[in-house]
Amino acid sequence: MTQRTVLVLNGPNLNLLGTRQPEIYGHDTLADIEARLVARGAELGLSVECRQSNHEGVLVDWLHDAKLRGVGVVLLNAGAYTHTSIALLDAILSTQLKVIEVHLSDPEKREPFRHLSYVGMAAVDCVKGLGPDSYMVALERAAQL
Ligand code: CA2
Repeated sequence: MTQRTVLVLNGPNLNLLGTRQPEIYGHDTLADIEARLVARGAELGLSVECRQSNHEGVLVDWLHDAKLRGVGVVLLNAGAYTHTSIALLDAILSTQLKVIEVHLSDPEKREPFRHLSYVGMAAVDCVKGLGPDSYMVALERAAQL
């Protein structure tokens, strides 16, 4: 795949979207969000590929693989790894991928331990606090990169 591919990576627990804490994360499932991204991507001429893992190293491997395949932009909601993972920061820095950080909630308006973002230290952009629409806005921005 090529520069016109957008890879959407979701990290730990985001497979549970739509089942708990809707007041924070909304009612949509991850499958709902992914379907909308794929459909909007088609309208924008982008091939949208979506993956989710609860495992830090798997997310690192997918970033490496994205670089090898020439993926243009990655939308990354690393979940709690956002705030802990130097490995993900290093993966973004070492691949030089264009990564847009995405969050359903606004971590900076939540507990202090969510205020630090390692992903944000290497991402080219960040969309947060819009619920599932955060992903849609990020996709629109990806199309402009
Ligand atoms: O707001 C976001 O998108 C977060 O990345 C979500 C993470 C959280 O650790 C980040 O600080 C902000 C947590 C994802 C948990 O997903 C759930 C899904 C369903 C029910 C409960 C949690």
